[in-house]
Amino acid sequence: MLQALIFDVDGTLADTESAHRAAFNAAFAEAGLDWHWSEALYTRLLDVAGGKERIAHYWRTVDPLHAARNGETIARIHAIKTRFYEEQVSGGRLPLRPGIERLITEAAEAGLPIAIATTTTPANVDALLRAPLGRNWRRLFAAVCDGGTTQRKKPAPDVYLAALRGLGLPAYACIAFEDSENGLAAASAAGIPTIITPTAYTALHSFSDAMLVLPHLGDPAQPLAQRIPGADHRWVDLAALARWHEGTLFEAS
Ligand code: XBP
Ligand code: MG
Repeated sequence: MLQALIFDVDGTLADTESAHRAAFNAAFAEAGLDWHWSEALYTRLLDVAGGKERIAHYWRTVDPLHAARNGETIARIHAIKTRFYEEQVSGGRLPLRPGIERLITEAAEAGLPIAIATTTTPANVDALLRAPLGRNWRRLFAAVCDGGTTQRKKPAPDVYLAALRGLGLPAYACIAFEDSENGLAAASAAGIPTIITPTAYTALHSFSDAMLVLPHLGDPAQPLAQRIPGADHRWVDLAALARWHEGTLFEAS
């Protein structure tokens, strides 16, 4: 029986990576670096989870000689980037993706626990969710596991294993929601059936291990273009999730 939902943040709760990319570029300019991450370059750099890790990876490719001893500089650039990102998304300027707010409400009304498992910086989650879900948004989640929770980032399963510990549930009792190949790899490695809603940045990723891949989760006001087998509506609700989850358990047994 389905006992909890676990949500990724960037790309899943909201389509945030354009805001992240703009924040990185603004931070590079403020730090006096002549770096600029285009959409095409950033799409490739997203293979590296974690903003600091992404900067370090890029620096090693463009300036291997000086990149080695710049942990402090990277942390300083990333702190500037986080400030720019918070400015961009706070106050509800970046909407949640279709179906997210509705599913969070449905889960709360049904007493179904939900959790967050993200690679991103804790401050980013608060900046994104404070307006749409209220300043006490953390109370809606049985566990919030973020970039500060575990050392290893996705595709390692660590942050999902932390969420399962926070929920006190086995992996097979949950469904994870992700947008990327790294995220699917992390949730799958933790043993969690996963539904994927890609964004433009992850549209070309491979999702062969996913339970289901959908353009988004849909809403009555923004239904999916196609009917989904097993769903009563053209949007994903708890009844459909429970049916699909039973189907997965049947395959697994
Ligand atoms: C996506 C990430 C994050 C963001 C940038 O996280 O990999 O690194 O791209 O945020 P998610 P930071 O697991 O939510 O998809 O700069 O704070 O890392
Ligand atoms: Mg993501």
